[in-house]
Amino acid sequence: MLDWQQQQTFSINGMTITVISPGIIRVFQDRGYSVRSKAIAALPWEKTVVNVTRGKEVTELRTDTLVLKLDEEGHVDVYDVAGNPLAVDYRGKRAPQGLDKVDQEHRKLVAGEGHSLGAQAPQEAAITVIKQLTPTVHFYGLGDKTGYLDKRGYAYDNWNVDFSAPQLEIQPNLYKSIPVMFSLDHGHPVGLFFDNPSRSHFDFGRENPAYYYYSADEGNLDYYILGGATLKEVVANYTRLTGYTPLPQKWTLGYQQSRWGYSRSATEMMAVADGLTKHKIPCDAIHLDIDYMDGYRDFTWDQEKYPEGPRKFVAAMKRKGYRLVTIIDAGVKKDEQYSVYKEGEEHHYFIRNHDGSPYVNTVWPGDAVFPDFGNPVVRQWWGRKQRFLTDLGIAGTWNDMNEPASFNGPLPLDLECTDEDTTAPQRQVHNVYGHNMSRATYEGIKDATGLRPFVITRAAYAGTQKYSTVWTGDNRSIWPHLQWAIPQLCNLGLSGFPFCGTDIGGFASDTTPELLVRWIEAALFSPLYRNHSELGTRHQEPWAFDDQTLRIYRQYVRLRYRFIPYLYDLFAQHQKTGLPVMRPVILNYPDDERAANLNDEYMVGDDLLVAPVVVKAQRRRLVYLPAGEWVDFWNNREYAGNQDIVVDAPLERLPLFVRKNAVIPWGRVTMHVAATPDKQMRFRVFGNNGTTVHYQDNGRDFKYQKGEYNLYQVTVTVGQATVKLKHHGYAPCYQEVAVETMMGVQRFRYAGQEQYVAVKEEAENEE
Ligand code: MIG
Repeated sequence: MLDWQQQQTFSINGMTITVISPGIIRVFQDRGYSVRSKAIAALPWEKTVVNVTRGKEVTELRTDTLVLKLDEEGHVDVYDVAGNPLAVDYRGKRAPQGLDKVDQEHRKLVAGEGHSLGAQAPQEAAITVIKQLTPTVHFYGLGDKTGYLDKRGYAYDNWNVDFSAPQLEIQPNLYKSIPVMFSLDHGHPVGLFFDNPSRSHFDFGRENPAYYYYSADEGNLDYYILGGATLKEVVANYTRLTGYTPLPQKWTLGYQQSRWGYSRSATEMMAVADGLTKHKIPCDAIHLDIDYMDGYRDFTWDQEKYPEGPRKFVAAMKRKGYRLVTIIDAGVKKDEQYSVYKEGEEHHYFIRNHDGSPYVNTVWPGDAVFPDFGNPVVRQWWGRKQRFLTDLGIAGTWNDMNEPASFNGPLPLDLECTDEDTTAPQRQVHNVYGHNMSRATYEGIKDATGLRPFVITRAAYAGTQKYSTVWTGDNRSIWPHLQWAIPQLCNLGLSGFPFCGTDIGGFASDTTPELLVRWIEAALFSPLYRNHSELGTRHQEPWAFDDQTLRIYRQYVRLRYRFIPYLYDLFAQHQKTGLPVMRPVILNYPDDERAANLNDEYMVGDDLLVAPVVVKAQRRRLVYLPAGEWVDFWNNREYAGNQDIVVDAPLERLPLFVRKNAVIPWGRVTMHVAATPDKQMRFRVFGNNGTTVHYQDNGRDFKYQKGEYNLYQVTVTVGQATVKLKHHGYAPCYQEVAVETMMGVQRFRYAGQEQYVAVKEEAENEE
């Protein structure tokens, strides 16, 4: 620790308080556990002026963003600089209210009938942080927990599980553990990030409306207080701490088609590709689920199902224009003839029983062992294994079953695992298993290809966004799961994961044409835009139903390609702002109570407001427009904000509004995201005065980090457009730019340096 960092570190009442920056303060108390953070790669230290006032009973620490009051009983009370309470310790003890106490005997009786009694955190946990709950506070974050946007009144567990029963709003835990929460009280925001991967619990007033609390089974007391003037600043501080999602390859924002079962033969895969081509559905990747493997062995390929071998198959798909993404499961088949098992066993790369033998459970391949991903050497080994896929030309790795899932009961809690340079029982590192697997995968692919890795993972911990995209796991083809897609993805976005998606159409159960259509509409701006379904369910390719379904589906996938440059701009901005792409309205309008628990609308960046129909048979809906002025995307009709409007939403209509005067880059509709640099770009202006900065690079590798990118400034003043290059680092800049205002199209030609000059208007021919 440097001198000045030392000066920002205070020892108070047995706790270490570290001021990382004005808006990030760490509260730490050693309880004898390892302190190697998985979430934080490097602390975002900033030289900070800290005013310390040591009073008789209370010590006060003050930065220009946060005020902490610490008393001798160990309370940590957090205020903003104006004196608004943000997170004040509750002075009483936990006292469950109205929750039924059930003895063991009755518990068994109820369980015998198949009912479970839900999450009951132990009354006495090793770590408890308990705060006063005011009637007006809202809670967000926690990743993709089920249920509604505002978590108030609910309780959740952080313990990664494979959960295949229908997810309900009362389900306390799913595949990911992202122990960050944001609270907002009358617009005053704060975040608390508990960097402890042990099993933990959040209760937002479910147990007692007087308090909310966090508790953990074990680990150190280790949390970060995140401050900021706005919810955006608080979220930005969280991302600064746990890391940004690196720019994805541009094609990953295209449509993707998947289904468990496609990969059981080369013929079936080809048929999917041909279906997409024939029905003119733009698509950038087709996914191969577990059936392509030889007996579910990772990094193998079934030669019988693919008689010409994987290399020719991948090449043939590439000629058709389709990239391939392959699934990799966490469980490695226990098979003495299988090289991955043999190598791993020889080098002790698998999680061990106490006698040192590899621990065996059952997953798809039968008996399986589990790579010890907490070991950096195992991560490197696993990373090198990615070359089997990248050498074949596979474009991405989809990591599944990495909670880890196991069919023969859960992994024993005390199995011996590696935690970097020490060991830890499984229970202490369980929640970072998927995180470490993703990290290994990311680093391996980056090494092998030099390209921006495309990794998808089901299990994750805080900070996994640095390595991987996530999806919300096994949802169902039911309307509630379409409804929850919005709050789930919005909360994931706030929790540091801008690149996320749901299985479009629903994974389990049979979809219906109406549900599928509403899902492809609602998910239009979901960064990961993938249709995926379960083996044995009704097919849900866009052409699996009637003409109308196909036509509407195609219309929206094509529209998606129009918005890819806008989405890509938001990913580029995320590198600096830490803000998500798809976001809850409350993030942009934190003072608007109407937005606080708005579950059926979302925003994309600051400019688009999406109000999908997520209710069966609904053909009109109420749309809440926040402050400002809004333009209906479909007919340019203008509305004042701060009001509810009723809009028609026949099956083919996604209610979509654009912030007045927004300037939106408007991409080309192509069957696949172009591999060659775009020579032209069009901007649509929803008003007559507006400006935007648009980002361009090669969409593939890391050269942008060395300045190989372009920034275009497009400005419209009283209907007159100007275009210039603000930064020119990527040689092939656009040769032609068109700016379309509501009054007409103005065209520009690149004139060298940073200049674009207007060319005479001609009759408009949209490509
Ligand atoms: O338990 O590989 O969530 O997307 O299709 C099933 C088969 C295992 C679970 C994943 C799902 C995938 C499926 N997998």
